[in-house]
Amino acid sequence: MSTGALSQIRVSRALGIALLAIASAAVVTTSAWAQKSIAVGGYLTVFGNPDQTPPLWTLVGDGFSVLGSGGDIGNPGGGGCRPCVAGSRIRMSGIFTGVTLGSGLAVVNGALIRPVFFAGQLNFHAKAAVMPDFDGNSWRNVTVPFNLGTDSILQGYADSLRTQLLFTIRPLIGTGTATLHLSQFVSSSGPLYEFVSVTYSFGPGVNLLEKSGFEEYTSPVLGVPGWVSDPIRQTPAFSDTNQPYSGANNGACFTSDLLDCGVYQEVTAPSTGTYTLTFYATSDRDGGFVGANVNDATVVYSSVEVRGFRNYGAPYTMTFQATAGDTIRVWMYSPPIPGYVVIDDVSLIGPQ
Ligand SMILES: [Ca+2]
Repeated sequence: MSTGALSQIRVSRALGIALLAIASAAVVTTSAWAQKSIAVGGYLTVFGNPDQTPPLWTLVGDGFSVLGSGGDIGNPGGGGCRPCVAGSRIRMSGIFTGVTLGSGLAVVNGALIRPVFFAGQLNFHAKAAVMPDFDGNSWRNVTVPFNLGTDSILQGYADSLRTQLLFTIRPLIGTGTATLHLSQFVSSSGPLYEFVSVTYSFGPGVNLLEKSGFEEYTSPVLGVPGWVSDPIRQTPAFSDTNQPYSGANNGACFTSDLLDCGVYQEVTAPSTGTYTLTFYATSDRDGGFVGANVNDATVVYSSVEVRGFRNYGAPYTMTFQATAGDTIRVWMYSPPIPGYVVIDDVSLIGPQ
């Protein structure tokens, strides 16, 4: 089993809530400290006056609220529209950086700690939004996708002076939608929008796999973080440029002899629940399979239909259960028969 870089994908909905100031029953294990973590649930709403110096904001999440103020750098997405009229482009990226991001509570190794004082840097990246036409209502929402930058980091301290470090989460990543809430009113110069708040909702749909479309490899290379040629097979798998489903690359097994072949990728289940696995795959002979193991036991698989060269057709989608901390191995197998099995755009989506 290959651990290493793949084992660094640890966390969870728990950290989704941790980020948002950690209420509810969020459990963060010691092994998550200083690990790459993925927020897959929860939300963060930012109210406040983005123009105030120093900035003052309120972060409100699932069942908790925290205050951040004074000396920290912070700017919610959607805060910089002046004058904010229909057709204006508005920056939707947000950033919160500092040593006093607020305080809340956390469950650390099973023990409730209250308060935890947060510090760090949260970078919400989103494309600019265009203000819609005035519709006569008193409020308006504008929603765009966001991703949390890989330079995002969250630290928790036991004391307000931030001397007793409890944990470091780095990088903290996630995707979702940013919804900008605006008030609309008619001024003497015409209709205007005004910032009220922005909500970052961490969504489903984070692909837990690395290099899922093989685009980051230079053929024929594979390797972690990402895909591994299964060493117990008779001929190696490789990254390939002959049969991409999308982009320029795909993953492949090929033999002109009687050699089997396999490729896999392992991740640590970030939370407990139902996972959805999707492969695009095709082959020129029977005997190929795609599937998943949990802790070395096969839990789901599908035979790859003989659809022929680059004729991927409908994806193979499977669901299975896993528990937080389980090792999930996503794999493709090619039989010891002359021919190929190719795959591309593989996704593993965690519990909603
Ligand atoms: Ca590809």
